[in-house]
Amino acid sequence: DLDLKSQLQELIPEQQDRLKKLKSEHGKVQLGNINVDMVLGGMRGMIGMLWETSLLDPEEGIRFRGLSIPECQEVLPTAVKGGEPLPEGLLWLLLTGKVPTKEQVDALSKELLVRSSVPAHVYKAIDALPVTAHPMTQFTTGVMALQVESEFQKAYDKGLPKTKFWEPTYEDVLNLIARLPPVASYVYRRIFKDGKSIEADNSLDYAANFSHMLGFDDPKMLELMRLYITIHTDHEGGNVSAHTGHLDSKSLVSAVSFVIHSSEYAIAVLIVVEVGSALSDPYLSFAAALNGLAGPLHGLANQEVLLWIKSVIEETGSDVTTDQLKDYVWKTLKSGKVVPGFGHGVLRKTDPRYSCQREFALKHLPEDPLFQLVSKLYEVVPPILTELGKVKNPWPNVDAHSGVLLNHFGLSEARYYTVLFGVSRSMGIGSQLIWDRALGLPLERPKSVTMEWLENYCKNK
Ligand code: CMX
Repeated sequence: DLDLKSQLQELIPEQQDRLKKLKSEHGKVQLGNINVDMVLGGMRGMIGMLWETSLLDPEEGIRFRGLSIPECQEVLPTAVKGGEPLPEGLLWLLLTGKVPTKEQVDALSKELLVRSSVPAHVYKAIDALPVTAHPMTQFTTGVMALQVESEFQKAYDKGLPKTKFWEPTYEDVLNLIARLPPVASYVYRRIFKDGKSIEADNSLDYAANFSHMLGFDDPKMLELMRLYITIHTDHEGGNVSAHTGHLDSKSLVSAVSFVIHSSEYAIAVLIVVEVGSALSDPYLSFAAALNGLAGPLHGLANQEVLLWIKSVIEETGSDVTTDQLKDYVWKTLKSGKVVPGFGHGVLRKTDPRYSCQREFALKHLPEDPLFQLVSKLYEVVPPILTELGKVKNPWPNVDAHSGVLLNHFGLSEARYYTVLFGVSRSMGIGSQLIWDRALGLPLERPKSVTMEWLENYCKNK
């Protein structure tokens, strides 16, 4: 069957039963102990939520529905023989847990294309911002403006029963994913290419079309974009963007108001929801997730890495020696900054998302000087971070590599990079959101305590 929604229709009752059984048979099984360090340390290592689409192993890295990145590269349908996976295939995998056929992926590409038209007010909302606003601010504004078309919100207002919540969520998620490339490329062209937009090419797949609308048609860049969108989709549930999307989707929103004014027009998108009465729809949840992604310790690190690499070259010239590089790393650390692209909250080895990008570079751009610099950093940075004695993971993460690949093909505007991450992340967060609704997962509400509470508790232990 080529229809993704009908596949889900079949799968959902099975998974609902599975969850019910898990609850009734094992609800009281202990999962570990919480200590004070965990409470003070950002809940590291505390198992605290259900996230079906992917699972992260500290040593091995991410698995999407049980498949590692090299396995996905092996089994997911591609546009080019032996090439990179099509992100539509990964979306299918995340949603259903099954590897799709090429026909199913092609059908999904077409479905996304049909859903991709963006209402004019979205562009006006973006235009109301100064062109100097950060690309992530412009992008998130576009997402918020898309929200006025939410099917979930309309259905909810009409009194849709809980058991059917997943259906308008599915519509919203697929519409959102479909509409992000035109919105994101509009932001890029507005800021960096004098606002000259490029029409979509309906013969292309999702990632290739996105690259085309940005203005990059080199077949290797299309392959890079397919890989890029595939690997940034999902990284289990506890990272800032995924968790924010998940949390918001289940939270009761008191009032969200969003007003933009410019000299020519005023656009007001007012979403006022009575306290305790509503679930945030996928657009609201995803916009919240994007705001988390825009932080420098998370998604913005890809921007920071390229800017940092360029600052190394500016200071030392393009023939950087190993010693100069070491000095620059130390200088960064001594000035109180982090070395962007290295370290991770969960991973304890080199990120496989880094490794597959390195493979891509070795295959397509081995001579690129910035790639060679990134390779040199792989040797220089980990021993220095280890020497600091406090860094739990000295190895590079996904963001250490992506910038130099994009830069190679002409997408050199680092400030834009986190938007690409955001487009991709819609697939992971959106897929889990559909399952949140299908499984009827409850509102998240962990317990917090004060220092006084902890002190008293520990005294009495
Ligand atoms: N450079 C300098 N110091 C680092 C470091 C790095 N790359 N990575 C960790 N540290 C420091 C931490 O700042 C912390 O110092 P303090 O105790 O003085 O506060 C100490 O080492 C221990 O941190 P940790 O437990 O190893 O790592 P955390 O879980 O606290 O943080 C992360 C993880 C990613 C925020 C951190 O490694 C970092 O800041 N890296 C650089 C930014 C980056 O690349 N972020 C992207 C991550 C991937 C993504 O989400 O996109």
